[in-house]
Amino acid sequence: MTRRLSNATLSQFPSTVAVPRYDRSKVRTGIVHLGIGAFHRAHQAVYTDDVLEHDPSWGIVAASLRSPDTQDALAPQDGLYAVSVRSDGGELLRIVGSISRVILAPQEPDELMASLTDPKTRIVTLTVTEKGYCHDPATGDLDERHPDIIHDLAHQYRPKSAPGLIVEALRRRREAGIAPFTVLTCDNLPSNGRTVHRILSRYASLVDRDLGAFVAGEVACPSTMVDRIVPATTDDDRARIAAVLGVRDAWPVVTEPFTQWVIEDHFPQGRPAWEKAGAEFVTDVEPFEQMKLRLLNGSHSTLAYLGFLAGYETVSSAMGDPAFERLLRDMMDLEVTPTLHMPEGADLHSYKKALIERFKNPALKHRTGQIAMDGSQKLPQRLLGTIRDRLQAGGGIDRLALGVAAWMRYATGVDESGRAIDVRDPMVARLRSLADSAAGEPELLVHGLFGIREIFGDDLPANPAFTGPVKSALTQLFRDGARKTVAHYPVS
Ligand code: CS2
Repeated sequence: MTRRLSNATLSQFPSTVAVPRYDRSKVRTGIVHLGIGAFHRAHQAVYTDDVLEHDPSWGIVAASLRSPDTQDALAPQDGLYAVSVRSDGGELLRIVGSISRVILAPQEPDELMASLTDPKTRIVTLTVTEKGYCHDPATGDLDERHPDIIHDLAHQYRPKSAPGLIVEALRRRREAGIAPFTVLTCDNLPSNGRTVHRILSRYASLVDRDLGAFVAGEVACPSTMVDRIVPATTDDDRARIAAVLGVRDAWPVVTEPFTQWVIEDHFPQGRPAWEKAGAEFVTDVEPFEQMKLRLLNGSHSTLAYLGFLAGYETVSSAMGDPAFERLLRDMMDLEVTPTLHMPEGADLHSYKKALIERFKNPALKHRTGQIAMDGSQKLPQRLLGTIRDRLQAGGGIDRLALGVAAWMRYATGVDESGRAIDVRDPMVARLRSLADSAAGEPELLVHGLFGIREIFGDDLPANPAFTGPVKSALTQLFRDGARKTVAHYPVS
């Protein structure tokens, strides 16, 4: 099939395929998005697609900060792509039209800067993943020794990092008398708005003290909780979707029926009426954010490392093992829930029940190896914050410690059959060298990894109530393997 999805093919789809109900030629850009991955296209771009018929001034120009793939795929498609919502009950397809253009930042820096400094751009959204903020995951502060930050401070007008791009655009807007845009991070960081505000303010102050004060005082960075499971698209997905559409879509996204977006309502330059598409606007996002990071992402990472080691390729196959399901339920109920402080009316019981069902969705092939990526950036907010709160309250952490130990076992780069693991992590070289010096000795490995203070801070490695359970879980993983460990966990 050679015909490609594009504006010209929009009127030809079967009635079961939803298409934009607004006139795309009338849409203007109000949002610039940095980091156009599958998650953005299955989440914020869909909410925005839903509101464009009420207000066409919120179209999206999206930028890839590194890879040309998305631009290559979407440019010939006029920015259009299919979202496939999959569950046991089948598949629902819709075509999303909210992205009008994709910019490849390294090759089109002037185009990107022009979009960022356009007075009509009132919001800059981001999904650049945890590592894209160039920060220290343990403290949430800007990592001033990060190579991209060093580069950007030396080439202030040609930045490549997300903080560098945003601050340079804010500087130019300020100089031209254009109000700053609102920065809306949609990544899984703790207190994400506040964290980004701190990172941007610090970076700006290194450029110029005055600019630092301006960013700190004038730039709004509302916090958000974003949630939708979006596995990487496969060739099978592409073939199946093309067969229904009757045209080829090189870049569809596949996701689950569930979607949630909770946003702090602080947009000095206005915002789309995303509530019309189901987003929830609240004054304090943090309880929701913590609930999601600790219950969903904490379980996800635990499941990813243990599942991968046990030979389960996908989340749903790991969840098919009753011992894994029990471990997760107990972790959520006994060790995570007591650390959460939800507002009145929030129903944690239903949330957790739904989570288990979402993880079991057999139609989603969510690879454990995909979630395992970038563990050094994810562990602090997914497991270690929960552990700190538990220790402070004198509670047990056996299952959370098993999650941490599973990451350590995975980070050695060798699986249980002696095969190499493709560990993808910005700290991979350091992890590998610590694993090499430990030579399979759990005690040495734990000791070496605890020395990474960007992950563990100074407090946890000094606390035997933390180090003890992690050491014993890791010893068990090395001795018995993941499947057996989970089946009999915790031993006492
Ligand atoms: C996952 C998340 O890849 C990962 O680390 O835990 O992407 C997860 O699927 C989303 O946060 C769900 O909202």
